[in-house]
Amino acid sequence: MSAATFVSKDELRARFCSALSAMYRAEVPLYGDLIELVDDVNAETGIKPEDRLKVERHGAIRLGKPDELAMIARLFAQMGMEPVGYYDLSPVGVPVHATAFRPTARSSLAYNPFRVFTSLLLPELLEPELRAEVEAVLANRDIFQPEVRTLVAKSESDGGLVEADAALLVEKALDTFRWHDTALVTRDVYERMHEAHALVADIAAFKGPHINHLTPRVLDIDAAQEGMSRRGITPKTIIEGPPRRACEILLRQTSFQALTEPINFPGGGSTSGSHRARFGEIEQRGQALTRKGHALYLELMSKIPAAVDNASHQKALGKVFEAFPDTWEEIAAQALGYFEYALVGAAPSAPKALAELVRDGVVSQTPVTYEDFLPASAAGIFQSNLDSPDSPGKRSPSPPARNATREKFAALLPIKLRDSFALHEGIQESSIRKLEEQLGWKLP
Ligand code: OOG
Ligand code: NI
Repeated sequence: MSAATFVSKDELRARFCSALSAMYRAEVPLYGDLIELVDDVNAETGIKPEDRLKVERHGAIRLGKPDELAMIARLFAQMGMEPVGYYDLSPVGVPVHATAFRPTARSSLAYNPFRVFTSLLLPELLEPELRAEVEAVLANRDIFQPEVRTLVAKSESDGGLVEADAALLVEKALDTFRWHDTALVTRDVYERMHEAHALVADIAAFKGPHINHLTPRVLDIDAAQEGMSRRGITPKTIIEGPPRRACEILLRQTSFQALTEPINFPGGGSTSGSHRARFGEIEQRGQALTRKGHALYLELMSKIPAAVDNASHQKALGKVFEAFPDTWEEIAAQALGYFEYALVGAAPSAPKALAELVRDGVVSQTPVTYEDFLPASAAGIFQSNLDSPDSPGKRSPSPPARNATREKFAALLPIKLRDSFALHEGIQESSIRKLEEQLGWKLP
């Protein structure tokens, strides 16, 4: 079979993303309302929308056991997505650790940027009795259709899939992400899981890891946050991440609160109940920061008091972030963010500093977009969708101890876990190498 007859991995990802989006809109009509709002906000900004603006940027699933993570990694690899970054949510009371499967090549991100924030339950944080129960339920479930395993193996050995197989893989893989309104466990077991942590019930009480949100890109997240309430969509209290700035950095996110949905339980007794898991989110991305820039970001975030409402939270952020330079020139001078450089004018024959070339208009300097996630923001998104809506003050109890590590997580993956800084830095580095080639001399 020649590669030319295979559907490309990028195309497979694009088709999967589009199928998932259609399924989720049908399952969660409020998500369709959010998309309409995003379209309106994006149109109002007057910024010329790129072709790919309408494509969802990310989704999220929560897995129960290492086998599921290994298989999902193999499935996503066939769609051109690799695990990037490690997020340990356990220190903030969310009993999971996570990675994001995403395209890494520039051309692949441009073709279709879809990524999946994928968490894995940390059963070692549960009481021994419940842990045994949870693990027994998980051991007995298979979240993949048999065709998914066959087609992934085929794609791995042949190097791709032909049209008919690709279509079948998209169809069968979609099933893993579907909502199940009947729990896998009795009400009694569900309640015990839920009592330990709402996330435990969400992960272990169902047949599969329903997609819990999808996230389009919005060009003005502040306008979208306000727009939600006006359209009867209940937003989470605050926009996560850095404040609005002239030079946007990292990632800002907000979501609508997870819906309370009816579910059924198998077995006798009272068989109907409700479950909160599914929501809709929006994101706005800015520049990827260097380790130094990221450390400054974390330091400033640590000075922000617990948020009461979004307006005062954004005000507090704005004040504290006055300490983070807000011109590209200064961000570059202090090496806080990554940039991509390109020769756009006549190259001088004698070596000159990069900053000078940029100032002279000989070289363009474009911020590299941050393609990953933020642990504290992710925790905020998790938490806002786990508390029961009628008792917003009630937080799920914190797990007793830390047990998660990047190494343990990476060892469960059949594919190398990649580093977010290294990937963003690589874009800057390769642009500089190319620039030096064109200049014919090394930058001093
Ligand atoms: C994942 C929450 C994290 C994000 O955008 O930071 C996330 C989840 O709720 O399963 O998606
Ligand atoms: Ni998300």
